[in-house]
Amino acid sequence: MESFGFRFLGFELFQLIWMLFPSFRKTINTKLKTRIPYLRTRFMKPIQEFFPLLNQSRNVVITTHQKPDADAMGSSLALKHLLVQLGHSVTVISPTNWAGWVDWMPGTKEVMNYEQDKQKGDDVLEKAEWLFCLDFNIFHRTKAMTDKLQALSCIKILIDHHQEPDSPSFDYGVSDTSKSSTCEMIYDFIIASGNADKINNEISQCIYAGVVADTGSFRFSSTHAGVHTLVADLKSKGLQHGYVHEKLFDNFLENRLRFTGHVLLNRMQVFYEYNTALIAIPKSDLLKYNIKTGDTEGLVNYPQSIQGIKLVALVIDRDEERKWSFRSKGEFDCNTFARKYFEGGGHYNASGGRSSDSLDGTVQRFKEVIKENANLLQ
Ligand SMILES: [Mn+2]
Repeated sequence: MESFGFRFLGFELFQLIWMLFPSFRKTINTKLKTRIPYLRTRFMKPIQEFFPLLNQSRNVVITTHQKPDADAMGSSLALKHLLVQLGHSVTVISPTNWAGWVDWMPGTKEVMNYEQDKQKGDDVLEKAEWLFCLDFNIFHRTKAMTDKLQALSCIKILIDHHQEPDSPSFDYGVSDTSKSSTCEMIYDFIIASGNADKINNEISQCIYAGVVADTGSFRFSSTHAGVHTLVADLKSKGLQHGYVHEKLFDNFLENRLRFTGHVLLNRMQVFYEYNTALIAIPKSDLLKYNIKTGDTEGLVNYPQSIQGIKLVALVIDRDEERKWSFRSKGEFDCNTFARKYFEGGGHYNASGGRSSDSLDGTVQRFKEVIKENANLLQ
């Protein structure tokens, strides 16, 4: 009798906690969904099922990964320009600041920087009925916003092309690693939801910028035929592609070019026995050349022009951690490499990672692991 009463009380307590604490409910739900593959595929509904909801006017927040690049910012703004035309109130919130060379994109001025004004960001997030998460696969890519986003109970929609998305955390979504860019996926979203007529110059410029950036100007293997069809469509709608190229590639200050010269001359090592090139940048270089957010973008691509190079690694000594970028050609899986050795991940031929070790320490580790991977690098 006594033990029955105890169990009964235990059950009631559990029920009470379940009802009172949505975050507890969410944790249990997420755990279940992660463990049981059937539930996992059940819970993120296909994006097509979301389309019918688009004609109800809503408070919408669009967010993306920290330090948004051209694809992250371009996809967020392109989607915003669509949703505004459909009658929604839309705010784009970036977890952090972004590179100055992204500022030209139509709508960037209204983007909120969460790091700069957390309170304002939280207020907007709390009113959100829909949360779109673009160009990232898991909430911790939003840095300081992570806990807040996880705790929100609004409808969450994922649109992304990175590997192994945290699908249980989203209500609707599309995750497709065969897509060149999130911008391409926003184009697909616009067409598939029957809104082709809404593609204006602002949307075209944003989408084109992200596609160009994420395909390395149409050279990566992710540039499937559909990418060129998309561009042809944007061109037929009046896109001035030269303008976007100029804004993306001819829009820097002198110090950045001098820094690039310095880095290629003094900070690059080539290990021909492993077909690998490494660039390691100490903090003193960033200070000396007054390097800002985004100024190191694209640096990792230079050593790929050396004959025979299969893997390029770039590591930068940032305040809080050492940030790695990896690029590969052909059959070397950068995603697995970054996951296994440098707490990161990404795509097959392009990924990122981190280390809390010193710059020298993490470089030493890199030299050891390329030896381990010697066979794969031949
Ligand atoms: Mn992307």
